[in-house]
Amino acid sequence: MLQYTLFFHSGSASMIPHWILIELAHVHGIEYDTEYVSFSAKNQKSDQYLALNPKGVVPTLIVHGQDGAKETITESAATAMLLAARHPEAHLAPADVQSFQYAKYLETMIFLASTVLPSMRDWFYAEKDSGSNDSASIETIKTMARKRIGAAWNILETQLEGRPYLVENFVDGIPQPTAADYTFVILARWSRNFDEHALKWKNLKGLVERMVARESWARFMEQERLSDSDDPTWPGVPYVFGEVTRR
Ligand SMILES: N[C@@H](CCC(=O)N[C@@H](CS)C(=O)NCC(=O)O)C(=O)O
Repeated sequence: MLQYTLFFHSGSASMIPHWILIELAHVHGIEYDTEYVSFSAKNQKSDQYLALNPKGVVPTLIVHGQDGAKETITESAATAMLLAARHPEAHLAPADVQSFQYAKYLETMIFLASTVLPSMRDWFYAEKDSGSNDSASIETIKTMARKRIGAAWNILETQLEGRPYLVENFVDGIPQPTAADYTFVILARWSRNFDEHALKWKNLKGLVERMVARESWARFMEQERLSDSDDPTWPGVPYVFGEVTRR
């Protein structure tokens, strides 16, 4: 039975729930489908899409319930946490919500969502969101965004010291990644053209390497039609595709 529909655009914030859905489908058999939102056709601002998500951005996740009931969820970090909560068998969050580990998981997700994600938006959308074409002002916005991201990488580098994943999450004595690690890797990938490229931080690089070694990463790149061949430092095999028609 169809459980989710994800409205996504390649390479964007919808990567966060998309990768998690692929992991859940592959390892745990959940069923989902996707709808591509073309930015070049401005589909994210169409009346039809705005009726679904008045923010006019991706991701939008539809949760299908019984008897045709549906709920619409937006905000990439919220969709990641929702999927983790709805599929405890995947151990994408510490099981005990009363534990210190769960508290750390909440803190890490909120830090990524409230500090790193908006700074990424500021960098990528400095011109569009400010409406300014003054290059000095744009540069100031972008510099501030990159400095915030670099400061966040310092925090996460320390958090990772001596452990494989951002949050302690043992299952039968084996550490497991949480939704925070999936979210982080997408943010790290977006930093690849910055001076503050996350791979320059030793522990962050180790985390990225562990996460992209998951089988779901290759499937995810395939589904997003993305290639990392523009970044030779990114670990793993560069994915090179033929003509990309879905835009
Ligand atoms: N806070 C939102 C931000 C989403 C967001 O800004 N998405 C961008 C892509 S990364 C988007 O849809 N941009 C299209 C636009 O702004 O027109 C989230 O994390 O889901």
